[in-house]
Amino acid sequence: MRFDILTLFPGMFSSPLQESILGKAIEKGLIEIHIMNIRDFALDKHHVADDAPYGGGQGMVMKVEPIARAIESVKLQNPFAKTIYLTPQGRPFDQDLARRFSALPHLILLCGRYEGVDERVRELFVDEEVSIGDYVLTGGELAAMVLIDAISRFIPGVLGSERSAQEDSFYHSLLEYPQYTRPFDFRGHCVPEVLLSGNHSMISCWRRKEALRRTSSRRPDLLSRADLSEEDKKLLGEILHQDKRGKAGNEF
Ligand code: 4GN
Repeated sequence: MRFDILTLFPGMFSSPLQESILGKAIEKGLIEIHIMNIRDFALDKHHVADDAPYGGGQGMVMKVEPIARAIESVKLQNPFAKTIYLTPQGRPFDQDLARRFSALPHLILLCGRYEGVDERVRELFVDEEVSIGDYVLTGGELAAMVLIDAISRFIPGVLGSERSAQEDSFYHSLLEYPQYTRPFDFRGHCVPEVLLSGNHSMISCWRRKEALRRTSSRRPDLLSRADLSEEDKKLLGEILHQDKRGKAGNEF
């Protein structure tokens, strides 16, 4: 899969994408990332990519021509590439949207700065506006990196042969169960005995129950769209009973 990033700050992308899993995915040729500086597509002597807003007001607006030329240069190579604009006004990004985008061969990620892009960029060049959450960033760059990371995890081979994003418990609308590694006893806080039992069906049952406990206490909204078995409902009943007596309840 190919990503073309249009930004005024290309330097922001160099190290995060070269590290660890994404770096290896690029080396293996599973993903291809092209960073383009929007200023390089401005034709004037000083490569100006922003200007004052019509009607007045504070801040600067990103000009339409350099962005148009940058997008058109990518589309010349692949007319089917889809353009996404990262903005708090966009459609909320989630695991499901990440999976759907991962089926596309080529995305153009447009990163805004200042007061955003000239409205005609949206009208003429943007296929979809996406938001990574209800907060405002100084630019779309970090949001673009979030998309690339979450989407790339769905591409076969990126996570390694033994693991896939489809196996993530989030995919099944539950939060992950707690994990432990050595030592067994850290300052009196011990690993749950069941995990040392070697009894794999008991371990699976414990993990499922803890995933349900965590989800019901932290993100009850997720439980309503999880497909719960009769066994899950029994476990949830036990959890509600236990946590009513204990101090658990809503951890937030
Ligand atoms: C995206 C972009 C937040 C998001 C952004 C988000 C840059 N902030 N929640 N900042 O996905 C004005 C110009 C704000 C573009 C935008």
